[in-house]
Amino acid sequence: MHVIDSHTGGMPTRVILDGGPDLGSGPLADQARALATDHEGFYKSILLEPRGQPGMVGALLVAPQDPTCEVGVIYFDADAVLGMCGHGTIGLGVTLAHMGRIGVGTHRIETPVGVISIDVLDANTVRVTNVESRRIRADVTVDVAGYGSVTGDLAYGGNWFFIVDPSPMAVDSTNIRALTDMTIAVREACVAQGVCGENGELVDHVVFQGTSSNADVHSRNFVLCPDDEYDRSPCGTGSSARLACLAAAGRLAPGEEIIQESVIGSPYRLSYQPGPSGGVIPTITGQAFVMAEGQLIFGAEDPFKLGIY
Ligand code: PYC
Repeated sequence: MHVIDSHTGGMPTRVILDGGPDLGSGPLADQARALATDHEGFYKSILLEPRGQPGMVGALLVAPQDPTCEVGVIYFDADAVLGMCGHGTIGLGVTLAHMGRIGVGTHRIETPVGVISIDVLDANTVRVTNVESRRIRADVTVDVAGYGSVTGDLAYGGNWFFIVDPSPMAVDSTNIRALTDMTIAVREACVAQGVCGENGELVDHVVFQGTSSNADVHSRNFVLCPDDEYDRSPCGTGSSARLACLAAAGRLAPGEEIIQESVIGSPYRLSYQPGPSGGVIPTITGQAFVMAEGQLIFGAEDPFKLGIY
């Protein structure tokens, strides 16, 4: 299985170029469901230790069903198949450019939640134009075991987010353990208390919004992912959901650009245009770097060939 690893602002992506399971030839949403339900062992084995690393997201390349797209992709982390992944898309763009499969310019990519586009600006810089993102509910209060009441917005950015602004604790790398513990508790409270999307979609990510000491930076975030790891990047889909909340609250005008950084300080440039269905069309610009290329080997005698559970 041929893979290329990159990182986007410190957040790793493993692009799987061949050797994936047969997911059929239906819509990508159906193929993503098949990956989640029928091939859990496969996708976890790509990312779990010892073959993978904490936080890593996989990007399985599939044939696009939409003929206007150059590539189809299904993203997953070590715990769940994702609707979309912003840092993974920046990593994918840089990886495809590194391989010579695409060049500087605009390219359409099909994902399970819809068609997105990327602008490859140079060998390491990609601008993603995401699917329409929206705030679903504002100021939702959940009762969080061990922490008390926490209020946030429920928003969609290609995945489902509960966004707490301002963060109840400093969004600082020295606080990563405490931030992880509290955001896991918030996610559990959302699920237990029925805070979910219009069709019952579970909150899969929790965001705490903080401030930066850098005056040029609008905000700094901590993002909990489904695998209980934090996003080392500012999370492309989380930033999209955040833009939808800022727009709905009248706190950011269309076209106005802000810089948001992650809890470890890696930046994205963010802006939006109004979407056709009342949400926003986000653009996210970030940098990725290719780190490694190789073949994954699943030895028959390897007791940990499926990863450490
Ligand atoms: O960048 O959208 C993102 C993302 C989702 C999960 C990890 N990163």
